[in-house]
Order: sequence, then C-alpha cells, then structure tokens
Amino acid sequence: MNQTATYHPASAPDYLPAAQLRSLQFQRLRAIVQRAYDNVELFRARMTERGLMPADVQTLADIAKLPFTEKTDLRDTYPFGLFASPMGEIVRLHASSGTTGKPIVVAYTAEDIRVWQEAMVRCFAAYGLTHGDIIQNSYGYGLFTGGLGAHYGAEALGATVIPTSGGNTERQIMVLKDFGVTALCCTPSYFLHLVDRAEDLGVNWAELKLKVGVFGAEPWTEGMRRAIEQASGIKAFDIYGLSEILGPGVGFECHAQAGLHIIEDHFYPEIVDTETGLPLPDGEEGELVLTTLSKQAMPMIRYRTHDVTRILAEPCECGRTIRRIQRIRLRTDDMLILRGVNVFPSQIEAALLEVEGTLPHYQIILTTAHGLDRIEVQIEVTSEFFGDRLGALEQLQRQITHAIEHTIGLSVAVKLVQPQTLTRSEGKAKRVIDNRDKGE
Ligand code: DLL
Repeated sequence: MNQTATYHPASAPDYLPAAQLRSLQFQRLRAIVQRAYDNVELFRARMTERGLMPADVQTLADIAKLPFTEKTDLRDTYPFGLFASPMGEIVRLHASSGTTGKPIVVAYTAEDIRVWQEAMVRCFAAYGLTHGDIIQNSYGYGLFTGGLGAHYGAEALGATVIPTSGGNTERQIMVLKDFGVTALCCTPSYFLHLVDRAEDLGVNWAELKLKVGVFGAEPWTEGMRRAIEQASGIKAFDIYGLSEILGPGVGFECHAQAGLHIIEDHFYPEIVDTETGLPLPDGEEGELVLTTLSKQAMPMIRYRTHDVTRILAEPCECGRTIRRIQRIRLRTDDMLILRGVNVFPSQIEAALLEVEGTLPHYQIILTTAHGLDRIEVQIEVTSEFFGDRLGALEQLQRQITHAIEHTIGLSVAVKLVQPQTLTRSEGKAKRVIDNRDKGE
C-alpha cells in the first residue's frame, strides 16, 4: 500500500485478490439481476423479449447478454417506474437533469446509503484524509447528489464536515481561512473561481491549512490540475460519479494519479462500442457502461453513461486491485456540464418553445467570466415583437429567461433577435457555441 494514503478499514475491498473480487462480483450480479427481474417491469419485459431468464447469467462475461438501460428509460418511467423497493423502504430521493423539462429521479434504501458512505470513505482515504481532517463541502446540497453524498461520506470517515454548499464565495473563503479547513470538495471550475476571488481579497495560500481538493462532477484537464495546484499549492484529486449509479464515489484517483479506480465490487464497468453496443477489450476506448451490483432501491443494469473512457487493467502502483479507467474528457451525447450542472440543449429548447412568440431558432453561447461558465441564449422571436412595443419585448425576454432558468436551475442571459438573424446550418443545427476557457 502507498505510504502517503490513509488506510481505513472500509477500504479493504480495494485490495481484494482478483479471483476473490471476480467471484464477489459474479455473486452480486446474479442477485441484482434477479432483483431487477422480480421488481422492475421494464427490465423483465426486455429480458423476456430476448428470451432471457436471470439464471442465464452463468459467468461474469454473460453480463454482455443483458439489455442496456438508458437515461431515456428513467424519463419514460418518471418518476418512480424503475424502483425495485417499496416506497416504505426508500429513505432518500435525489434528482438530476433529464433531456426535457422533467428531471430523472433516483432512490436509495438505508443499505444503499450505507454503501454510498462506504464508497465515499474509500475515496477520501485514498486522498490521504482521515479523522482530524476538516472538510469543507462546497458541492450543492439538495437534489444534486454532490452535497449530501460527500457530506455523509466525510462524517462516516470521522472527519469534521462543514456543509457550506455552493455559492457565496467570500463566505467560502472566510470559512476556508478561519476554520483551518484541510480539504475542500467542489467542482474544479468553482475552485478556479475561488482562487480568482481569493487573489482579489489578498489571501496568501501558504498561510492556509488546505492541502487537498476533491474535484469532480465535470471534466477537467491535466492543464487545469496544474493551474489549480500552482495557484494554491494544494494537491488536486479527481472524483467521478453519476446520479443514476450512486452520485459521487463511483471512482477516485489514488496518489499515483494514473486514472480513476472504479469501486468495482459495487459498480461493474464495461466499455462498449458506441455504435454497435458490443463490448470492447480492456485498453480500448469506448462508452462506459456501469452495472450497480448491490443497489437495492434502483438497480441499474448495464447503464449507458455516455462517458468516453478506457479500462486500464494493469496493476496500479498503489496496490489496489480494483481496476482503473482513464479520466473522463468526453461524452458521446450533447450533454453540457455548466457550473457543475448537467444541461441538455433539448431542455433549453423545450423551455423556450413553451413561451408564445418564440421561433425554433436559437443558439447557446458559452463563455468564461471570472472563472465561471456564462450562458447566453440567443433566440429569434416573431417580427411583431420588433414593432414599437418595447414593453412587450422586455416582457417576453423576462418570460423566456424565467422559463429557461426554472428548467435548468442556472442563470442565463437571454438575447432576443429578429427572425432570420441566426446562421442556418445545412446539416445538423449547431445549437451550442462553446467558447469557454478549457484551462489547457
Ligand atoms: O456529477 C455526481 C458527482 C458529484 C460526481 C460530485 C463527482 C463529484 P450527475 O450530476 O448525475 O452526478 O452528473 C454525472 O457528470 O456522467 C460525467 O459526464 C460528469 N462527471 C462527473 N464526475 C466527473 C469527473 C455527479 N470527475 C455526469 N470527470 C457524468 C469528468 C465527470 N466528468
């Protein structure tokens, strides 16, 4: 085991001999497939269509026979259609963006929450954190899984957690300084914003106790890591996760920082060819597909994450036997992550087309302002609004802004333009112009 990491008893499964790990995964896979088959109508129907029964899973490799689950399945069965536990056993719900106006809903039993805490403890321990550490948690508390997920993990670790949630940057900096914070959890882009503000306020990073950043919920480059570490002198670790599978804590970087270890005794990874859906061998790049091996409330069988990566099967120098994936840079769909919030252009479209007077021609322009994503939506409106009714135009702008902000939960600048102003594309409409600073 690497000397710089902190060992916590919950981390024991990180080091299971490979044969034991595979056998545990297989047992859990059989049980979860049975559970989904018995309790989730959609899964049972898809198995039946393929002439499959749970008993047809005879080896781990047989997972490839099972049907995929997609984000649209969560949308189509909204809100509770994929639950495998009765409501009386579900102790928590979270939600994340769907592709239209409605979110997708995810559920946890008490046992699921325990597994989540264990997963987060294993992440924190790998970053070298332990009891005595003071962890400021600036992931958003609420329907987003980041806040509560990291919170209960930090408590289970035995650390002191400060639930600052997102926003109010000056107060965040005050807490960071005055409370002797040793680790900070937030999105990497928010940390860069914090660095900017701290500079304005004359903060000397060398005088702070902060040593570790737990950064995730959005892609970030090695260039961004260097910028963060140079500006603040802390060590920046990656954390990966998604609501449908758990929330934060599906994968983490160890001190070797050579990819993300997947907590594969609970979340089984496969890589498939995006087009054909066929499994790809270790080392080849494709779409990450995850199966929850122990989730009670909402088992996800072969969930298509749309995250692009490869499995790094070689042993890691840290001694952990759970496999790694390459850090995530790309997605196969058009989901954007803005200020840590998942946004689909189709959500914005659905919101603005509900407002009378709008035309289905719009463009989303992304830029960076003070280290944060800025979103402008330009939209064509019918020509009658451009007469002398300035008040009507302003009212329409307010209505559209409200509709979009209500749907995506982020502030946007809305610009109304005359019909035929936005460039028309000959093929697929180019809805998003991404001029954000990528930190490379
Ligand atoms: O972002 C959970 C999370 C919270 C992870 C806090 C880490 C820290 P969702 O909102 O459902 O869940 O978004 C999941 O975000 O499929 C990836 O595309 C992206 N993502 C999450 N972590 C990373 C990361 C949370 N470390 C989606 N690197 C995922 C790159 C990430 N992308």
